[in-house]
Amino acid sequence: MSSNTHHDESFYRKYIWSTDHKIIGLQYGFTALFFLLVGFTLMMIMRWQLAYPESPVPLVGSFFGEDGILLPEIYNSLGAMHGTIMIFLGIVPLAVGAFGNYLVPLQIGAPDMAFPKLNAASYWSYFVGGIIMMSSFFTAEGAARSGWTSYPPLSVIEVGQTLWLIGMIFLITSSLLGSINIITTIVQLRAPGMSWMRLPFFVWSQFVTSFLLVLAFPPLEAAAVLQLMDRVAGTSFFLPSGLVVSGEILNVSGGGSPLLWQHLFWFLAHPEVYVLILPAMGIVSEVIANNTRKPLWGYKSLVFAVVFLGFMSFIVWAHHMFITGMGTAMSAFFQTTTMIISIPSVIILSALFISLWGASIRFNTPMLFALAFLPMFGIGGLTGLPLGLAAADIYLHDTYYVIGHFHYVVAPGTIFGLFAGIYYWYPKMTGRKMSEAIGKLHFWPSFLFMNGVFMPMFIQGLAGVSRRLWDGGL
Ligand SMILES: [Cu+2]
Repeated sequence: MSSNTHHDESFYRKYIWSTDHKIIGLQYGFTALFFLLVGFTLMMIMRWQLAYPESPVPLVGSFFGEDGILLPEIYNSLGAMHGTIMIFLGIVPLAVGAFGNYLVPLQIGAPDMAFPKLNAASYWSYFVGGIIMMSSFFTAEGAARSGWTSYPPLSVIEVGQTLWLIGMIFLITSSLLGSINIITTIVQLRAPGMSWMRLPFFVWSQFVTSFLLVLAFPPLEAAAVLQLMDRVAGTSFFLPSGLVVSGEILNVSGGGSPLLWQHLFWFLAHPEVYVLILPAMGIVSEVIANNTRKPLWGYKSLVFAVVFLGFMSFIVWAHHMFITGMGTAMSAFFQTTTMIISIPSVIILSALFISLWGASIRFNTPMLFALAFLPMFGIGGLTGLPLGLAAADIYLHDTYYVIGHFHYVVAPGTIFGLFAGIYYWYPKMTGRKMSEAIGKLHFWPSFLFMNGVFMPMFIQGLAGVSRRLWDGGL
């Protein structure tokens, strides 16, 4: 055996089948950035279609048929997969898989994660889930086209959803393994003297995020298996009796409840919003503390707010379902809890703003992204309040107003927070600095155009433009 082969083996063991938390963090990071690019590309195609309906899509048009014109069903696929990829394959793996894995052990003084092999299993489960999701584009049926929410009965009847469900099962498994690992690491492996109230706020954000994942994902994993059974095994967990499609009665056993899926889906998907935003808040708090050159203002209130927010995020989910006819008692409950959950968010945002007071601030690239995060998340949060009120939501539901609202939270909100983290920790990871000039060239146009894209959506939505329409409803 040559020494060359031996060298190759050690490379694979070190960088591919690694159990080292830093390497796995980087694996998560690079894979997630790749998927962010994929999700972004899908969005560009959709935006082209909305701007120039029924004209050929440039560059990638040949992928959609002879004349390069996007068909409505392909538009539906792009929409469903844009959401799925951005959330489950892009932001969560970057926020939790990459930053959590790389930084939590370092910040609490642990030698590695508590379960290194589980950590590798988590990454590879994510990787396989990603491959399955991507491969669905190349099947005869095409990729999922029932929205990232996968509502039945459409999602059971429509083609392309089977691989989506199988992919989701892998992605959920990955998140469960990863979050158990982060929780155990923080509970068990803190260095002596690293008491709970000395944990960096970033670690608290990862801790609460992991609890959200580990408690909210199992119901959706079960629901995904049930929906898969509805598709492939003839069950009717989510299909009612007497369903008529295109004038014909659907031949299913029936007796199931489409609304049950919505409850199980949003029981995950509302906490999921905080899975996206809390790690970003944690990162932003680090960047702000460092670049204001003083400790965060109100550490205790930050910690209590994030824990309270974690609890509350489990009892607001049905604010996504006000127009399902669930009744005024339920609506009143969920709109009340939704108003209450805005309080800890405001506390966190206020503490971070007040931390800037009287500081001698360095306006470097990570700090610019972190500073932009604050008002962008603020706009995203505040525009959510009318949606959380049952009466206002009747008008705004499923309009572009909703799209504007949650993109402010996740795009110039969370993704700016993640960019801040990449710029901030890159020198610590590599020993090199990134270019400040290019960094600012990255920041300022991003800041400008993010608002240029999403601000008009509030106006469009208030004017009644409905989401998920191939030609914008013209
Ligand atoms: Cu919600």
